[in-house]
Amino acid sequence: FPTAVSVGETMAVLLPDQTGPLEDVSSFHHSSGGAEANVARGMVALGIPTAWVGRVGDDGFGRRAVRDLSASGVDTRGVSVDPVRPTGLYVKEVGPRGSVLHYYRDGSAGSALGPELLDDPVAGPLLARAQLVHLSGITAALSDGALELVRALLRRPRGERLVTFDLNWRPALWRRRDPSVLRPLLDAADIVMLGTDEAAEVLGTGDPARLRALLPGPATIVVKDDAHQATALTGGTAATEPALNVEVVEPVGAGDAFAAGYLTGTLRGYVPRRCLRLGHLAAAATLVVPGDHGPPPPPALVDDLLGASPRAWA
Ligand code: KDG
Repeated sequence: FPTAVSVGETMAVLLPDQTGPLEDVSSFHHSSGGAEANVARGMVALGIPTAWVGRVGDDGFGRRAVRDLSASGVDTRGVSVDPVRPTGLYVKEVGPRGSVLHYYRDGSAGSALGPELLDDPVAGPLLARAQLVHLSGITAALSDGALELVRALLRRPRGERLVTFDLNWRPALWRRRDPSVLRPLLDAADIVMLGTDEAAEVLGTGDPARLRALLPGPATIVVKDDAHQATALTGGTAATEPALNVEVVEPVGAGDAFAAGYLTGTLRGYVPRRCLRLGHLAAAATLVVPGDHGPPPPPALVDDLLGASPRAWA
């Protein structure tokens, strides 16, 4: 059984071969993405046996996404194929002020996820036996059923298994839904990851101390201050680690890579500062490529880089 399971929607990604408005783009590169699937890939790349559980359509985009995940070593046994609904798609538009994601996912196979997944003969046991289940706010926005699934996965005796939750605020997905459902979801998780800007939009503050007061439930809250630093609040202590200063090619996916690094460190029993550093290293590898996931640094190099920090880790 895999150590970790990440649950959510994977999508086909169309990456334009040039920057600028979509109407001027003549060719696209086809790949696959989806935040939770990206986290699964990132964790596998760092050595953690991980499954991705979700639904795809019975179509080429779905087959390609599952094939990409399997080829990266992600356990895809728990993926279900929806006979009717299509695999979701997103198109990236890269402009002077950054990337915009255009979603084509209304009524997608991924949005048909629901709490019955827990009784699925393959996905159910994967979820029940995982040490860590990773979720994100994106899934909560997909449909009523997907929100119920997230709630069901968060409803467990504390300490039974780690449930981790990345806020992943995507305003475009919440236009017809009420984002106030997010706060209790965050509060029910064991490890929460969020950025200061998205936290300010959803919870009214990006300040780590105020977030801690707003979310007393999670054992750990990781607050990412954009490209500057990340802080892990665990119990009454805070550890902060600066981000790595790289030449950013395209930022989408870096948050997922960070999550993969942080969670890998957690499963390995690293102290919070070292978990943060592994998150930053993984994020840096994704920041320097145009797609959702960068080639992971080889494990031996990761160990050397983690050890290369001038800070003394306990
Ligand atoms: O974090 C990367 C994701 O934003 C991208 O893969 C698309 O899952 C996606 C989403 O919902 O934005």
